[in-house]
Order: sequence, then C-alpha cells, then structure tokens
Amino acid sequence: MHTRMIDDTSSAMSRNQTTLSVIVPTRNEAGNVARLVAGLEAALAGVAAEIIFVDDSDDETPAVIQALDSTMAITLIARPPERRANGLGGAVIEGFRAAQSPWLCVMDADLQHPPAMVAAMLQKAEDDAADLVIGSRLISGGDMHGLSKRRNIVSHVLAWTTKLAFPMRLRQISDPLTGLFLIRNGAVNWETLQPDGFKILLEIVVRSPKMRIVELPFSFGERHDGRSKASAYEVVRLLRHYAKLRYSADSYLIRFLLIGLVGLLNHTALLFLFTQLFGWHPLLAFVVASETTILGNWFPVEWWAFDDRRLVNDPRWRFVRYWGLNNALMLVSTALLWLLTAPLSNDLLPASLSAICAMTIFRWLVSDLRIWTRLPQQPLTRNRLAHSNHAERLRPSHDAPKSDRL
Ligand SMILES: Nc1nc2c(ncn2[C@@H]2O[C@H](COP(=O)(O)OP(=O)(O)OP(=O)(O)O)[C@@H](O)[C@H]2O)c(=O)[nH]1
Ligand SMILES: [Mg+2]
Repeated sequence: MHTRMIDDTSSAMSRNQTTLSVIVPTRNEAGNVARLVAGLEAALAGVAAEIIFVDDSDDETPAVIQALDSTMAITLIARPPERRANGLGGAVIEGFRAAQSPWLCVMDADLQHPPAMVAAMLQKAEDDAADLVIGSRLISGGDMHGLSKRRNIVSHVLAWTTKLAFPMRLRQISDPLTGLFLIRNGAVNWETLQPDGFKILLEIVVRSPKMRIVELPFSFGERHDGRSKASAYEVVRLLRHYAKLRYSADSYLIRFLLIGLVGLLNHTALLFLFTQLFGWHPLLAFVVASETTILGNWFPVEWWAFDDRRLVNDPRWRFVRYWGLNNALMLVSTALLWLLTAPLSNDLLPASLSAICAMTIFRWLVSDLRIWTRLPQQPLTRNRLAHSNHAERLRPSHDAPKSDRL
C-alpha cells in the first residue's frame, strides 16, 4: 500500500474501517520511519490499523514516508512552516482530527517507544474499558534506560513538578509527560485543547472531563537515529503551559472570589451609608444592604465568573437558586456570628472573618457544582471557544438533569 498525502485534515475522508490509528509526529526523522513502520507491521499483525504521520521536517522525512511500501495504510500530513508554531502538540491534534478509528495511539518516531506497546495498550484499553491508556516510564516495570543520567534526572523532576502543579487531576497518573498513550476517539473534544509544545498528554488530562485512565509500564529506549528535539526551550514552554493551564483551571474560582470581595466592600459601604448618614435602624440597613449586594453580584457572577456555563440551564432557574442560597447563607452567617461572638466576649473580627470564609467556601461549592453546572462533555477549564459555536454545540436539547440540581 502506498502513502496517501493529505493537507486538509478537516476534509471528509473515505478510508477502510480501521480499529486503530497510530499517530506519529515527526521532525527530521528520515532515518527512523522505515524501521518504525516495520516494527508496527509486526506488532499489529491481525489488527486493522493505520499510521498517520504528521510531519514538520526540513529534511527528507516526507519523501521517505511517501516512498514507504507497507501492508498498513499510511497517511502523511506534511505541515507547511506557517502551520508549525504549536509544535509537537499541535501536530498530534492534527493527527487526531484526521483519524477516524475508534482508538488513537500517539508515539514517537525514533523507536524509543517499543511498537509492541501499541498492541499491548490496545488490549489493555479493551480489557479494562478504559478511555485512556498511558505508557508509563515511572511505575514499577517501567524505566528510562535510554536516557542519559542528566536527562533521567530532568525527566523525573519535571514529572514530579507537574504532579505538584496539578495534584488533583494527576493523582492517579505516574508519568504525565510521557509521549506514548492510547485514547478512545471521542473521549476528548480536540477543539477545546490548546497545545503548546511537547506535552500534549498533560493538556488532554487537565482539560478533559472525567476519563477512565489506566497505565501500562514500558522501558523508554534509546533514540535509534537522528537528533533529539527536546531542549531547554521546551522546558520553558512547559512552564508557560503550566501557568496557562493553572489559570484556566482556577479562573472560575478566582473570578468568583474577586466578586465576593467587591461585594463585601459594597456591603460595608452601604451599611455605613444607611446607618450613619441616613440614620436607619441597623436591622433595616443590614437587610437592604444585603439584598442590594446579592442582586448586584448576580450580574458579574452570571456574565463574568461563569460566562461559559450560561447555556447549561435556564437563567431564571439559576437566579432563583442563587438568590435562595445567598439569603439562606445571610441568615446562617448572622446566626453563626452571634454564636461565635457570644462565648468569645465580643471578639467580632476573627468571628466575622471565620463566618465569611466558611460561607464563601459553601457558596462557591454550591455555585460551582449545583447552580452553574458543567455539561458532562464540557472541559474542566475555561476555554476560548466557549463564546462562539463551541458553546452552541454544548447547548443541551433539554434542561439540566435533575440529579445535577439542589
Ligand atoms: N510534527 C512534529 N514532531 C515533532 C516536533 N518536535 C518533536 N517531534 C517529534 O516528536 C517525537 C519526540 O521528539 P524527540 O526529539 O524524540 O523527544 P524526546 O524523545 O523527548 O527526546 P530524545 O529522548 O532525545 O529522543 C519525535 O518523533 C519527533 O520527531 C515538532 O515540532 N513537530
Ligand atoms: Mg525521542
């Protein structure tokens, strides 16, 4: 079979039905691709599989790929220089878009990832009904013998740093920076990903809703031919990527807290105005200041903090719950304040701060999980497509499921 060359990954493709698409990003790997294809042919005998190379090379790699004669279907996506800015991660996404198989495997071209692992990961995915199988160098049975001592240390440190930066999302993953993994087609909406450089798996795991993830150990071998593209610049890119991912993961909370803080200042200013300047009764001043703040905060919470979650359910439904929640919390915090100050001989400041913190945590949890809920397929992080047709696609045909409500 000869290599097919495509340049528009969004075009509809007629292709024989395959179970597995192996996506191989390549940059100057002319000396490796033939050997890789031979390895995959042997490892995947009996599996309906195809190989998709996504190439950003300046050497003769594309010509070598085109000249390959293989028993497997091979597709080459040769990216022109102006499409290469998003690096290896962007190349992998282009491969995902072009692939039509139910299973997609990503692996390096330089034979550091053993082709036999691809078959083993497919088997594991089917046996465990997993959405994502990660080839791990860092669990028992895996190693990095192909790397120098220095690279070994750097890789370990980066893996630990990454796990520290995303402790919740990566709690069940030992090797978040590996380049070898197999994913169920459809488990992730590729359009929500914002790849930047080498670490596409991290982007997928942090931005995606719940997936069933399993790991399989492997031994990371030596590069067969050619030169490494890993560099200090890729480490800088990784740190930049952490910052972006962290902000988009926490931006709902950050915005929510900012609105809460401004609300607190407003409330205090209104209380002062009503009691000191207008001479109102403190109870009347408290109720009017609280209701004004609650109503005033609705708009930034709805249009700014959870701006991409507004399509999930009816705004009236959200408003009634928001208003009910905040009024209930106002009563509870008043009672709490009274309880805390009575035995502590009127030590008002720490008592009111504790009440505010407890109420803020509760208010955040209910708002995030029960009022401005996400659809199951919506990414965990805020994403830049949310305001356009992506949001349209997320709109459900009916209201949010009952189990998602208070
Ligand atoms: N399409 C594309 N592929 C890339 C790019 N950078 C690296 N690759 C490919 O991604 C895979 C991993 O790159 P490597 O240079 O092997 O990185 P590494 O395995 O961390 O480093 P070594 O251990 O030294 O090989 C290889 O198949 C590369 O050809 C890129 O910018 N575009
Ligand atoms: Mg390599």
